[in-house]
Parts: sequence; structure tokens; C-alpha cells
Amino acid sequence: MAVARKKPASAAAEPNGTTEAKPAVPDLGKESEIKAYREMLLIRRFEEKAGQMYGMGLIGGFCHLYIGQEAVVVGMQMTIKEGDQVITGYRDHGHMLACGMDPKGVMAELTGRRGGYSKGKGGSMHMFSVAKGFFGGHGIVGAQVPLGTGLAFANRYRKNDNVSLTYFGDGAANQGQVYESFNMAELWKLPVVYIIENNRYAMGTSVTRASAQTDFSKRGASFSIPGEQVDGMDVRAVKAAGAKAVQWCRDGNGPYILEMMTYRYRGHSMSDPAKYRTREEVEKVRTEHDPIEQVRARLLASKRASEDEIKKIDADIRKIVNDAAEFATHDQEPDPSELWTNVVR
Ligand SMILES: Cc1ncc(C[n+]2csc(CCOP(=O)(O)OP(=O)(O)O)c2C)c(N)n1
Ligand SMILES: [Mg+2]
Repeated sequence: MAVARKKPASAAAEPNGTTEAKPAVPDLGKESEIKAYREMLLIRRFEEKAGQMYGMGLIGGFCHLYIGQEAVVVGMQMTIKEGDQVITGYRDHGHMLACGMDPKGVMAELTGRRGGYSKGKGGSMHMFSVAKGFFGGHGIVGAQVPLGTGLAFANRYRKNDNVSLTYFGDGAANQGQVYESFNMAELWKLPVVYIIENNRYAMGTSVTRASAQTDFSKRGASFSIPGEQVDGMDVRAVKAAGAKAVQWCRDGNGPYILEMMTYRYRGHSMSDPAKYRTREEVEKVRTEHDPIEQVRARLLASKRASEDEIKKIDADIRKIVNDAAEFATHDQEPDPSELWTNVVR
């Protein structure tokens, strides 16, 4: 069957930063819209705090912030259920928080403390919580794609109806292992949604400099995997497209590709001054497409939330993040004897 015919009706997309018309997107409803606002704000404030703590020397090693991309993971998380799996690369704090991992445990891992998810021995890129369905946190670009496909294989093997959400970047999408995974996933009809977070850059290299085919939703075409582009700055569009893709997988139709058109506001990692793009480019996305501001403005305009209710949510989130930072600053470092535990020999 042709790819175009296989695919469910498109939620369509607004490529990040371009002027293409916005398609109508379904309303989230009051409760979900407030929940999305809270969850995106938690990620934003957590990441801002992590950035500050990095600057103060409290966090060492690599630290890749997700600021700007919050609608992708929050919208997708609204489409899955208990037992489904999430796996991603190193830009992973947002995915952990969206999965319901404890901000204290995540922040304490960033500061290398014993209360961290990997007992302070993993750091930013190496945290897991099987209980929350989060399978990492992977520093090797693209490595999570075969692993996420393997999670989907396990679902098929165990005959459950769970789905693997496998996230990766536009840069990772040029890796060979991605296409080996696509082939097996379609061949064996594995329940995996490949979510390509196209934030327009891979380190300092723009998509147009690095990719012969910049429409990543088409990357599964030669394997007959359907795909679509989604406005990844609009949590409603993400949820609508995500829900269809997840159902497609749950129904046994095989994999699905969602290209999320998004943007990262910060540099690749804390050590990147981002000289490969202009301030104006970043400012334009921030002012015209910010995923959190869009929801806040809608909540107020529709009177689903008052200024006071919004302020209360903001204060709640600040407290959660401050408590996490406090814990991560004062918790003890791992005992030196921990050097010899959790090591596979
Ligand atoms: C196999 C491998 N090659 C190179 C690197 C160095 N590296 C780290 S991140 C990155 C860019 C990846 O960009 P993208 O997939 O777009 O993800 P983003 O950082 O934008 O989220 C590169 C080349 C690596 N970690 N692993
Ligand atoms: Mg990228």
C-alpha cells in the first residue's frame, strides 16, 4: 500500500519559523490546557534553574537544555498510558519531568548527589526510571533509536498493546542505525512512534547545511513508514498528531514518524555561545511562537484561568523547582565506596 494512502488524515504542520498558514487544531479543553501549562512551565523553570546552577559551578559535565521545545514532550505525554515507554538522547530533562520523575531526584543527579536518580554517578545524560517508563538519557547520538525499537519489539513479543515513543534530533536522523531500525520496525510492524525533534540545528550545524532531504517526515518513505510534520510549538497540534500516531501503533499497524518543528532557545549545551545564528532569529521564535506563552494567552483570553490563577500556578512551580535546587545543593555526594557498585564486570 502506498505511503500516502496508509497514513491517517494529517494534523499538518507549521514549519518552525516559516510563514506557512496555521491549520485549525483541536481544542484541549480547560483541564488539559491548564495541565499542559503547568507541565511546560515546570520544564522551563527547572531548566532555567539548572542553567543558573551550572553557572555557579554546582553542575559539572555536559548539560543540554530543552528550553523552547517543551510542547513536544508535554503534548506527546498526553497521548500515552501506563506501560508505554519513552526514550531519548541527552537533551532529556524535559522528558524525565514529563514522565513524572521527581524534580528533586533529577536535579540531584545533575549536581552529582546521592539522592539523584543514578545515585549521583550518571549526571545529566544518564538517568532512567523504569517505574515511570523512562528508559534514558543517551549520550551517543542516535543510539536510542535501535533501543527504542527494541522496546517496541519487546511489546510485540509480550503481546501487550504498549507503544514506544522514541525521540531523536534532526542531526541524529542522518545516522545509519536509524534506517536499520526503520527497516526492522516496519518489517515486523513494531509499535514505535519515531519523534524527530527538528530544532533546526545539530550542535552548530543548521539542518540545511547537513541534510540532503530536510523534510524529515519523509525519511521513512522507502520503508513505507507513514510520517507527518507537526507544529511542535503548539501543544494542541502535538497532542492531536501524537494521539493518531500512538493509536496507529497500538492497533498493530507498525511504526509512525512525527517530525516536530521546534526550536531550542539556548545553545547546544552550556558551553555553546551559539554564534552560528542571529539574536533576531531566536527572538522572533520566542516572541511569535513560544509554546508556553501561547497557552497562557489562550487561557486568559478564553477566561479559562484568571491572572490570579496563573500567578498561583507560577508560584507553585517556582516552589517545586526551588525545593529541588535546595535538595540538590545540600544532599551529600556519593560515598567513595559507590565507585565499585552498579558496575558490570
Ligand atoms: C555518535 C555521535 N556522534 C557525534 C556526537 C557529538 N554530538 C553530540 S550532540 C550532536 C548533535 C546532534 O544534534 P540533533 O540530533 O539535532 O539533536 P539536538 O542536540 O538538536 O537536540 C553531536 C554531533 C555524539 N555524541 N555521538
Ligand atoms: Mg537538532
